Amino acid sequence: MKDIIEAIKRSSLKIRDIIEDGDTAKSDNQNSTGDTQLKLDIASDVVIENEFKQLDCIKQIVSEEQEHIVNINESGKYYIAYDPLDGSSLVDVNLSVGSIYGIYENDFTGSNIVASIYVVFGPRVEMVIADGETVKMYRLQKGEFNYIQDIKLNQKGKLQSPGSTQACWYPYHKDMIDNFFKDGYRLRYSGGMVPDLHQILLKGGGLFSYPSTSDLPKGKLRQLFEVFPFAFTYECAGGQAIDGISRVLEIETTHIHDTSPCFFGSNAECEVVKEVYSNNG
Ligand code: AHM
Ligand code: MG
Repeated sequence: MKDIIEAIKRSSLKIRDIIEDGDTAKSDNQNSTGDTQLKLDIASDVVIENEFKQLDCIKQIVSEEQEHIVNINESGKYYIAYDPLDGSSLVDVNLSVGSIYGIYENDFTGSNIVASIYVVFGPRVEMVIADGETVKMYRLQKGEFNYIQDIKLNQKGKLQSPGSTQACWYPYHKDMIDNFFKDGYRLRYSGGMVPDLHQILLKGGGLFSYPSTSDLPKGKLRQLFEVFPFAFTYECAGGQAIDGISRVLEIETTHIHDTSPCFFGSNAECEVVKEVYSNNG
């Protein structure tokens, strides 16, 4: 695992340079989900693949930006699914973006995730590692990632990040979101799940939602690259990650690019979601 973390640190330094200097234009390609890839997405993906290809401990990798799984070393132990530059269209307007890595054993299944790492590229570069027991944050300072703090969620927070197209929300979902606001929750939504989820983690709690909607019944966020890694982080931090009713990490993935509705939060908010969705889903 140490080798993987070091490879992610090296990749992050290069991706930071790509963000600062790279071309934010669209490429001519689409990824598996049908999104037009930016040149930044492709360049970041190449950096990570080249780093991971050098590690014997990795059996397979799969990127949000690629159609297929890539075999690395037949006798490797780890399977890594990653989103090289989540929220890349936000670079154009100079908002924060991030890389997300889910590290699995045996196969790419939610119940087999053993660690998750994300890197936020904002005014600062921060890396957060969840290893099943703790969630630790490191910050890039003078070329080194230095330990800053452990992250633990409170039982209840004050922020909410309600994602997706509001016109397509189901009425019970809209009522639930409105009720959180009536209870005093404050809106925090940048459109980048890495900084939005990072903010909730660091400010002690709240709720991030990307629900099932009438236009996207299975949500937008991808299980292997986005949902499972953050689910693992939130559970390690003492919170929850659910599809409305059940833990997202119990979902069976049928295709590497499957998506899922998802809610990440501290316990009090997730219990409200479960109650609403059990009565309406
Ligand atoms: P991307 O992987 O194409 O960058 O999309 C993922 C991003 C997430 O970071 C964010 O939470 C979500 O898309 C925002 O979507 P929306 O604008 O529909 O709320
Ligand atoms: Mg993404």
